[in-house]
Amino acid sequence: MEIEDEIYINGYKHLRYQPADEPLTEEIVTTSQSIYRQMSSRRSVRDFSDRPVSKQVIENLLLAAGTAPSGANKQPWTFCAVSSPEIKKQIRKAAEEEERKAYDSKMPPDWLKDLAPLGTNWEKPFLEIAPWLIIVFKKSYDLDENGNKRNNYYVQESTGLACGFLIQSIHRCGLVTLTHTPSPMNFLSKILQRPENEKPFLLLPVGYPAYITYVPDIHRKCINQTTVWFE
Ligand code: IYR
Repeated sequence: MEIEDEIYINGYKHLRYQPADEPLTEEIVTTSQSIYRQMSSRRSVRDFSDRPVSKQVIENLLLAAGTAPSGANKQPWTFCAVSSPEIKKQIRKAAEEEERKAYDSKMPPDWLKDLAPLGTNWEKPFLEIAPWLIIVFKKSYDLDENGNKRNNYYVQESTGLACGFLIQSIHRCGLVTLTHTPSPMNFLSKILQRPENEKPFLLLPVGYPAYITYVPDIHRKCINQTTVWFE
């Protein structure tokens, strides 16, 4: 039987999916172990070096992020990559204003208690020191060529997946990041002049870690706290 390289389903072209190399069963065990080992060394780092990172690297990381699956392949995200010191300064100033209010009066005591082991506070020097800030916007709809609204689907999930891909890509190339979520973060739309259909989702500073920095001694749950098996 001849295997077609492409077929049509409901009139739409489908290409044959062929994985690069069929892995051996034993290989998958060792590969999955090394992926886990590599991924588990990722930490959110809050102190950055000001050592530059090239635009080419950031572009590759964003290309990698954009390979995430998304609802109906709408790719409902915009990545704003900022290295301009003036814009970083504006972002830091506005974020710290919001964070100061949040830490001083908005976050309830339980929340502050949960954050205590992380050692965070309203000050966010990394917003100026890290060579790049990537601000991820989610798009609840797109505009077609006639200016009509076209809905996107699972926007939260899709954008979250793209951020996960981005975080892993940053880690895999030896750089660090953290997920910064100033609240509210409308100021990012203003500073970056984003259109009405884009809402800020996550801010990720990207760069090398500071030469000396510390991360909290916190641990990931073990597998039986997170997984239920049905065999
Ligand atoms: N957005 C604040 C507070 C904060 C909230 C959570 I949940 C964290 O895991 C860490 C921080 C900040 O960025 O400091």
